[in-house]
Amino acid sequence: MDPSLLVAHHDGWTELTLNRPDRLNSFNEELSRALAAALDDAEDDACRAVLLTGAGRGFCAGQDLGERVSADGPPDLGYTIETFYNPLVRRLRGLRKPVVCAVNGVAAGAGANLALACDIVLAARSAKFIQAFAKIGLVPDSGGTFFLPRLIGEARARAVSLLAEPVSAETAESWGLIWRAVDDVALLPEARALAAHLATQPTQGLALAKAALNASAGNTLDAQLDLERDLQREAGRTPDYREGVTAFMEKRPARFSGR
Ligand code: T3D
Repeated sequence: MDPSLLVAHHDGWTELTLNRPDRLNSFNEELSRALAAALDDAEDDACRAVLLTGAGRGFCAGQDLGERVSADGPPDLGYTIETFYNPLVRRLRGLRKPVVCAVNGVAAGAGANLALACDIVLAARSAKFIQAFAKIGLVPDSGGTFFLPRLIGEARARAVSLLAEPVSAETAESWGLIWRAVDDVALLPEARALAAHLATQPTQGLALAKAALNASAGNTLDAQLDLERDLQREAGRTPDYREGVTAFMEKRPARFSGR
């Protein structure tokens, strides 16, 4: 049987492909565990960027609802959120390197919100984002109620959450939900080029920038200014900072080591 997650190691970056195309890459336990393990592996210093995408015509349709059909009474969804989805969101946000997401087709439910947890989201023009939860009586999870109001504002966040209407990739771009909508055929080449580029950049500095942005939503300006000072102090001690400044002064391209 094909693995539910394909892992390909490239020069300094890792491509992760959700691979249950006949179920639109919806998450069963096996896929959740495989993605968690792959993100743990991506902590390795040899990996300086991650690309997440999906196989087939969909990106991810969220939870595999086939796993929820049971005669044994209601499942404890709080348990599955705590065990599977919340740790995935925390891993994506906490990973000390950039995560690019290439949304190749429909992203629904937790699939949509895991995409939003990534750092830079590209989507194929034919892709759409659906907060599908309302259609089955659930609450947007996997960070949806955190990311949506911050990315697109309260009015749109409430409407997409309560109506579960599809949002096209172009609308998602124009709302600021994602970085860019690109032609379908260009999606993977662009996303791969972006991941490969990021893998040559000052990884520690990018990780610290990511940490600052992660903290920003819950901080006052004063607290954020203090945090920026502390993180900048750390960044200023890295070999890549020294290399960046030296390369600038010598009018040559920087050769960052990721340290
Ligand atoms: O349970 C917990 O642990 C709580 C956590 C919840 C997190 C969540 O993500 S809840 C939300 C779950 N997801 C959904 O409700 C989305 C369900 N899917 C859809 O609404 C539609 O499939 C889409 C809008 C995403 C795509 O529609 P369309 O018309 O392009 O494709 P389709 O024909 O509906 O789906 C293609 C196949 O994939 C189909 O199987 P078949 O008929 O060819 O054998 C369909 O059943 C299957 N599929 C799609 N989504 C899921 C799925 N199978 C299982 N689970 C799915 N989520």
